[in-house]
Amino acid sequence: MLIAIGSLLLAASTSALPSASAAQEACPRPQPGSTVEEPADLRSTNGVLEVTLTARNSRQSDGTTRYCYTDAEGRESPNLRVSPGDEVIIHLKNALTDQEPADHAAAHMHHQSNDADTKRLCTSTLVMSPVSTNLHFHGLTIPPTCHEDDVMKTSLQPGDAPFEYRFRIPQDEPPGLYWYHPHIHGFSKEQVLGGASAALIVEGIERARKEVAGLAERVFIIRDQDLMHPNAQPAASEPVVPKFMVDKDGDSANNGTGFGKPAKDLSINYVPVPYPDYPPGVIHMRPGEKQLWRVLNASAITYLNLEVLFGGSPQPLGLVAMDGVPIDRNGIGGDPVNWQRHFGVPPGARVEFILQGPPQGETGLLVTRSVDTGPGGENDPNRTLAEIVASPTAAEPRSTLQRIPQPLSPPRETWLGEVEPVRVRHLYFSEKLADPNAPQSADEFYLTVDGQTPKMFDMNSEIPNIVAQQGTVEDWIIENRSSELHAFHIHQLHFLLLQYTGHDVRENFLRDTVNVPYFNGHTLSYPSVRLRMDFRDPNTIGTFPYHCHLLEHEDKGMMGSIRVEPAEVNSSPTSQAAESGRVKTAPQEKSLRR
Ligand SMILES: [Cu+2]
Repeated sequence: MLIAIGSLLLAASTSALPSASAAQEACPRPQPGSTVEEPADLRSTNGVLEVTLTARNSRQSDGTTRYCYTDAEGRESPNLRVSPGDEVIIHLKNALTDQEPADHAAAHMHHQSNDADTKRLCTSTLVMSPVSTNLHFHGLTIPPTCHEDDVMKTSLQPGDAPFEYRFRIPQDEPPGLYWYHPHIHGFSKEQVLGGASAALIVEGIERARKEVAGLAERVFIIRDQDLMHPNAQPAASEPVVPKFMVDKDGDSANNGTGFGKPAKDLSINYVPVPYPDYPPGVIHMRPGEKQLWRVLNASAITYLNLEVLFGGSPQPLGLVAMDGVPIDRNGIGGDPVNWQRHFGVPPGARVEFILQGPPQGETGLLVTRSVDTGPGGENDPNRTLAEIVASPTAAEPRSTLQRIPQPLSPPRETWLGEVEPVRVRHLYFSEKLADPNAPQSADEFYLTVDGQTPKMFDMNSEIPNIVAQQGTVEDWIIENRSSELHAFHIHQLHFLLLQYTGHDVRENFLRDTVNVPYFNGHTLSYPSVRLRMDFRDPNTIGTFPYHCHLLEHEDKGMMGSIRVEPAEVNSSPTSQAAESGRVKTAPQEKSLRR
């Protein structure tokens, strides 16, 4: 009897902690319903942030695999906090272990290179396999080169010496929320779905948006993961969903109702919120306190539509930055704080907003509303993420923004919306059965420049799909010819959304990821977005990808590459040589007359 009571007490006192066995393995995770703790902050000192990150994984008894980064002290997926001008040095170690040897058959073998110098890992010697890894710094305008933000040729294998990333945060990098994650073509989804992702914060948002000066700030990372209870029936409180379908990946397909089994579970700062009952994580705040919430959708395949409810009513949320860039940064007009009741957040995107906490005695809810991903998409239903509990004794958040910040000078460059584009390009998302006569054959995913042949992205190709010139601005019209939602993302730069499904949108902020709505089979034209792409920054020079940020689409081919050439390309003899070797075979570009 005593023993039984003892074990009950033990169970009660450790209920919020990972089980003892889990704590000893890589990537421990909190239990559902736990308090939402924030990642550790690693801050730069004297202009330098130097950190060792180890990519780890551990196979769970249910067959899923967790992934994470740990620093030298074992802190899991820490926030990297830097200021413009800082140098960042990351020693990345690959401690991934072989989870499914059979997958190695699918490894992408690259041709051999004789280079054995320190850039060995950035040439094309490389295997890209489930245990290869690298880092992408999503949103930062840093060069797409070896040891900085190259993902096309950088691949680190288990057992390799630590790989050094070393780059400078540009002086004019907008202050806000960025993030880092692996970007191994063909295997990004598994690692990100397992939890390999974390925040990178460029400090000083209060210098750009004085409305947040003095506020406490919170960092919330929403990730997705395989269902903890895949065989459970939906909760009895939900409306009955007429149909249940599974897609080719075994994920629950969109049923169009906003309810039913989701394709993936979600977590908030690694606190899982599993289907079917969605026990919320717990966020503590002081009653009525105003805070800056920085929310990242680090999901591999799940779209979010975030809302905060008090007593069932949606609360005003004051957007101050989108995808790391403060809104109305050039002061061209529009609201300096964009008050909304909900935010659509595609995988990869970030929203930073002012939220006033619930009054004393009331509890709020952070939820995601369902997202209609189209008849070909996954099911992203309505669900709770966290309960917001107001209490006068709530601990103050770790970070508070400066009360009297030195205002940031506005960017020197003209607002993107006022720059004439040098050309218009047309691209489109599409999907096709690998064998058109076999409905059960795999789907192939394409992101194609109009006029080129749709092809799954080939890492080994040295020929970029698009060649652009640094110093210029272009308009890209991106269509969706498939029956599911896609999320367009490009590395190294931000763009301005000009049109959404044919309607002008006058956004006073930039993005690096945007939804492109699905084709329902009935409209006369395909849905599209029109984006103004900014190649003015010299850091965009180089070759880098653009792709769908649903990582299972990216892994299966929905990606293309762009080479941004230096502005003076036509006068330099070396680039003329490159031109004769490459540019002639580059795709045709559409001119403005289209
Ligand atoms: Cu997609």
